[in-house]
Amino acid sequence: MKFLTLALCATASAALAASPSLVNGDFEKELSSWQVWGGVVTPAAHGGKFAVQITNKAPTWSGVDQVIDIPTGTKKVKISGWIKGDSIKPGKEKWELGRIAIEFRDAKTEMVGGYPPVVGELVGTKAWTKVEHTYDIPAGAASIKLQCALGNTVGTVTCDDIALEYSK
Ligand SMILES: [Ca+2]
Repeated sequence: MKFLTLALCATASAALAASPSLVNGDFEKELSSWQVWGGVVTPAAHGGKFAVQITNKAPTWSGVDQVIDIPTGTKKVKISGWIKGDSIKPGKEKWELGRIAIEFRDAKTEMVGGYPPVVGELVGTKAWTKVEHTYDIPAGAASIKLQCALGNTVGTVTCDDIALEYSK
């Protein structure tokens, strides 16, 4: 039943999505299906009409995220997306910048496998840049929490066309 629901959602959402399990990765339905903790829709998109934009005037963690169930038997996942920066200052820690990142979580929503490498990150002012990373799914992982965020620093990051593709 779960898989049927996911498949129906994907059919209804977007033909552009590379995977049936990430919904509205291109932000063409604005912030629908994303949990928002600091981000707005912008027409300054990479593709289509909309993207998500996150601006901090003082250092804090701001962004959007989405939790995606991992189909049973999946071994790898490729996450890709487009990211753009405007006046992003490097934070105190090396992970404090503009980023598309993921965590793996178990059935109890605890993180498993430690912090994986980011999908992509940037500082300063940069034009739209494609980022991509393929992950081995750690043992016990049941879901992926995927975020576009501005990590405890100032500036503006914009994300668009985020896609997720599983392989066995
Ligand atoms: Ca878009």
